Amino acid sequence: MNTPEDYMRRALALAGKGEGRTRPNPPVGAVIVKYGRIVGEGFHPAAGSPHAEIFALRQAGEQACGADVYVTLEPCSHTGRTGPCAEALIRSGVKKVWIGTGDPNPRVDGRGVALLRAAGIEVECGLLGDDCRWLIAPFSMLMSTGRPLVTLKAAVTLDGKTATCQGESQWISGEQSRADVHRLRDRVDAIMVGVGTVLRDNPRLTTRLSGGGGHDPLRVVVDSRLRTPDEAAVINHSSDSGVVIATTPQADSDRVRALENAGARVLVCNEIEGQGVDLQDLLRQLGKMDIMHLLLEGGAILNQGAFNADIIDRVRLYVAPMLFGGSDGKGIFSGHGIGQLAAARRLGPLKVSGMGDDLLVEGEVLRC
Ligand code: AOF
Ligand code: ZN
Repeated sequence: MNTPEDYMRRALALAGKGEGRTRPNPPVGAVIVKYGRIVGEGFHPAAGSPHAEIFALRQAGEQACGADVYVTLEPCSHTGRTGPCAEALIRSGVKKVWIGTGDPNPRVDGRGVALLRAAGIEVECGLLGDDCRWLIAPFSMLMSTGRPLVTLKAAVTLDGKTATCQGESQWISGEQSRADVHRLRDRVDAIMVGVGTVLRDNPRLTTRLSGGGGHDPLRVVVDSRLRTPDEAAVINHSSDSGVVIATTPQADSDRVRALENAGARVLVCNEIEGQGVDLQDLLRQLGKMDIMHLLLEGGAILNQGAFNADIIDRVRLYVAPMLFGGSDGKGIFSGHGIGQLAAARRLGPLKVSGMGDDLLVEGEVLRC
């Protein structure tokens, strides 16, 4: 390990340990290097806890003096729940700070870099910038728009189907992909499905990691008529996270009470005539609950609603080496799609990797 990229990669890996646990703060990692050796490391574990740099500085102690620091996010310059990291770095006498990406928080936004430079510390920005921006994109989204970043996840055949014409879908993706979905759930703040999925599959929507541990995201069911049964697994399965049922002002008040008694939180959202819950309003309400990253796990009707509302920010597909043939199988979306190619939603460069026998394809929806 000895290039700046290697150290920043290590800082990214450390930051990843906080993913899904830091809301409304970003996950951040920091590494302190002296004479080619890592002398301090840290990550931000949760809002209210010290920032990544502080853990790394504590570990480095006096060795921080004259050292290089690699931090995935611009060190903060403000006093929030904790004190300014830029000042802590200056006090410790570090020589140079490598920064992955700037902090979009308007209370920081370049001031951290300016403080370091004013103190005579060399600063280099943008090392593995794309990866660092990708990591904090949910935080940036919440900061700039007040709503969470939405990742649509689905398992599809090579001919793009999510279920056969008879509705069979278990299992399209392989074991490794299914295990990866649990690692993904562990790293997001909330997971959302439509009531159709609850009625059909009765999912728990919890995180089950092969080695145990992990955390459950907040579980959200979109259910404009409150058809979720009181005994649904999503409500009754013990979990360290809550359940939100998003509905409309039309919902039956007896059902609201019954679901609340069963342990769910019922969130009344605006209604879009003929379409049920206004998803943009729901996202605003989830944003107020500090949800930064929302994983959309279907089904096709909710996915299409999200497509129509233009709230899908990322797509993560597990593509299985399987063909269903025909045109009557189920797809990711339902109903009518776009008519003209010019109206297609475009994604940035796809990240493609192997996942057992499947392909994992991930991309970011472009917005102008
Ligand atoms: C850093 N290092 O590890 C993190 C930063 O309320 P506070 O004091 O925790 O401040 C939260 C803000 O600090 C957050 O909105 C973001 O701008 C920044 N997060 N900064 O230097 C860290 N997590
Ligand atoms: Zn800080």
